[in-house]
Amino acid sequence: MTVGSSTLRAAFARRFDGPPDVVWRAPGRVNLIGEHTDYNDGFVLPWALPLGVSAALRRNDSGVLRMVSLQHGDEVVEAGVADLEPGSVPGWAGYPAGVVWRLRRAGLPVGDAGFDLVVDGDVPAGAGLSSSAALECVVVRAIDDVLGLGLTGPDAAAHARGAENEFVGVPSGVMDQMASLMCAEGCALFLDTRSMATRQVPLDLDPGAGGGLALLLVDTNAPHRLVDGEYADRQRACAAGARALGVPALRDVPLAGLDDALARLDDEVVRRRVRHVVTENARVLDVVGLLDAGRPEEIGPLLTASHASLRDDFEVTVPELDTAVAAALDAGALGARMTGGGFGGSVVVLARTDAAGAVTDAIAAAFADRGYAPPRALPATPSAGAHPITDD
Ligand code: GAF
Repeated sequence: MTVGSSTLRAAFARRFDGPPDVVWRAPGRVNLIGEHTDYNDGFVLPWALPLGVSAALRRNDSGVLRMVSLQHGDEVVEAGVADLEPGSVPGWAGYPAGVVWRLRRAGLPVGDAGFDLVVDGDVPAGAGLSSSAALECVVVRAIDDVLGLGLTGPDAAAHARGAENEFVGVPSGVMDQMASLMCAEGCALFLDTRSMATRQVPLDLDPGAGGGLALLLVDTNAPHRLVDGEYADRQRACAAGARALGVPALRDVPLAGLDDALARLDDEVVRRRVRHVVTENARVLDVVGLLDAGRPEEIGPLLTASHASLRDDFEVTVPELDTAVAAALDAGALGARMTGGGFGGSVVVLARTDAAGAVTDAIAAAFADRGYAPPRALPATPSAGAHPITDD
């Protein structure tokens, strides 16, 4: 688990001789449903994990960023604030540096302040759980706090996303940053990525009689494959589909008009990408409706349908993800799907509480049979979005 605030403060004092001005924490996320919809102006439904990134930050007024990650040893990465430009800071430090670059470029009064920063995290990298968004978001909030910028959640998310897309050069939508910043304990965040309207949807999984439900999170430990190029390729295909259909974004294709829309598309691959996004948006709305109606046990088939669509139409799954989902369903899960960008990463499973152990055992057994690296169950309690921490 992540070190507490006092340990992080002590680490900061050791490296930078004195206390930080602030300590913040921002979580990683798991997406219940709404995958590859956020760059199509669509709907998403993530919740925040108990795993996250903590940051101790102090303004140093030297015009220099001095950055330490407790996951990367004792090295202090330094970068001049005025010299920052996309690609200029490699590795993990590119994310915090990118945030400073983005805030300055947006004309916010960051000036050449400079910051000392120590970060520590426990979101596994490469598990599709937004470790990078947690890092960007914790730094945005810490700087916002120190400088009194008063950023709204959507503004903070836009800067965090901008750091990732424009400075580090990794394409993404805005779901992960909004989840890390805006989620509330016990809830999933229903986000309309066009209007940026949000609503907290309680994940009330204990219906009482008949036993409770559990949402399980399992990291497949599958290595990410070709993820950058493939993600950008999906974005391009979706943009091409919207252009061919004469709509601003695939969000504007209604489910009722899907067959007509598909008939107007010549490209078979684009047709399948469009079908995924349009049906996925509808599934998000259906899941939200069922959760609102207090019928969480009925969302299972929608989760499983989402996985099938991501596997067959969007083609972002890998054998480990498909194996985990199939094994979970065979063991009695009510629904299961990959979560996040795909090409590796994690699955989310809805199961009756009394079947949860059998489900995780079945996934582990299926992986052992196929010679895959062992999967890892992760804690997934719906947790709070970014917040300051004052002590342990
Ligand atoms: C990644 C991206 F960062 C998100 O914006 C989103 O597109 C997701 O893949 C797929 O839903 O996590």
